[in-house]
Amino acid sequence: MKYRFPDNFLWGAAASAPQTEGAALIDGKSKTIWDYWYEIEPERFHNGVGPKDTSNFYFNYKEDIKNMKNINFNSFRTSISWARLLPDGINVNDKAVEFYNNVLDEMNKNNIKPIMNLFHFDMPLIMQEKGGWENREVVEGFKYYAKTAFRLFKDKVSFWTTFNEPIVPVECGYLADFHYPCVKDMKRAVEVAYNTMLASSKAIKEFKDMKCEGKIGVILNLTPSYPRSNDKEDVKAANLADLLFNRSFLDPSVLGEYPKELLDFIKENKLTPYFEEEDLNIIKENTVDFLGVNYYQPRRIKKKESEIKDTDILMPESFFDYYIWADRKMNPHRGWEIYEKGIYDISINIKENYNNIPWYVAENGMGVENEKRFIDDKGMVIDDYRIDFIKEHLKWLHKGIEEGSNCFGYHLWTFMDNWSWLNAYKNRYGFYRVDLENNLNRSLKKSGEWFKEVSKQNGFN
Ligand code: BGP
Repeated sequence: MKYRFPDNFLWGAAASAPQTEGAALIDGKSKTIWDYWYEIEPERFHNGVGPKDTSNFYFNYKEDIKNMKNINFNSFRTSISWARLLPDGINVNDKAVEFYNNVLDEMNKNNIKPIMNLFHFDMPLIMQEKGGWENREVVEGFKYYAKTAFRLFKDKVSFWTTFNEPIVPVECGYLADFHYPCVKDMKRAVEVAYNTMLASSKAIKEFKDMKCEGKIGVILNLTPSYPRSNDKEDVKAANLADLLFNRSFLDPSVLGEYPKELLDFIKENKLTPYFEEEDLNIIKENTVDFLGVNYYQPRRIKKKESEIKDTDILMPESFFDYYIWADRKMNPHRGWEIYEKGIYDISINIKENYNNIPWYVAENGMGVENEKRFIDDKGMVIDDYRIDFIKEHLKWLHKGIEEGSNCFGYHLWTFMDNWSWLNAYKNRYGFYRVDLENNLNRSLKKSGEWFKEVSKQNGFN
């Protein structure tokens, strides 16, 4: 076989509690910032579809896991909902325990390895009311939640992750107005980022102190930053974007330390967050066992050319500009560049600069609008574009592995079409279609059929 992957390679997909479970306001679950935001500003969500129902995994998990098995998944990642497990932040919700136990048992019974994540953008409202990640009390709350989850489910889960894309709530919630609380303030964003990092390390410390078997990691969306040219200023600008968006979590998570250049930048711009000496020891001593990498798109960076006005709020983009690469290929639905080689560059970066730590592709995928138009007469979405997308990424990943990068799996975003935050059900990503007009019926797409073989053969030609 031309592209054969290492033995025991993980094949599967990723999802998250808030995007799939539904049942958002029943069985004891308290509100997250998403439930609340939808209540006060429903018009911001595509077609006015909110987080209440999503794809109903809460009720449909048995059929869904059967569908996973049907296309030969050997692994699946989702998250636990903090607001479901600990509705008031302290007391365990028995209904949640029952649900997650059922899901985990069902997966294990079907030989689908669960990878359980603890936080996927879904801050419980009661924690946000305390100030969210700006408040160190919430960091302690998260530590308690992590400990509770490990205690309850550690016998059923051997791969844990603390956060999915921790930079996203920073960017979207404190810089760009895409997530609640819609703040635009770089100083506060840095505080949020720092406390999130600390929360991740503290959760890892709990995991180790409890002597849990299994491994713990973090999932980061690494967006390689490519400079427009070799010009010193372009390179410097791309390096800064890399420090802010990638290395701000990558270095402390894997190496236990923030890059000096990042600390200098933060200091120079008077953005230093509140910290205690002991924090740095906790970060140093509690690095991850493995890394999940979400890869969708690169960043194309050039030196700052547009003018900054005195009235402009300080933003990462105050220090560099984006540019359009002449050869770029786009996914027009999501507005993201498709650059398959990025996954190879990431694999080599991890190998060379991050101790060749074990890692896996935790998300990669293509969101496409109006897939209904590709349904054939047997009712199947013929998504050849998705097959090509996955294949081209896998080829580059394979090359990285052949050159020694320690990658142990590939997960698509996502298993079945699901609710995508403000975009709701606009762009579809799944191996299975979810029919919103017909009872949320699931039907296999062509890409799912293709993946079934890839997983079975552990590769493709
Ligand atoms: C990642 C998130 C997912 C998912 C995916 C697709 O950033 O971890 O939650 O939603 O992106 O992006 P979107 O839903 O914005 O199209």
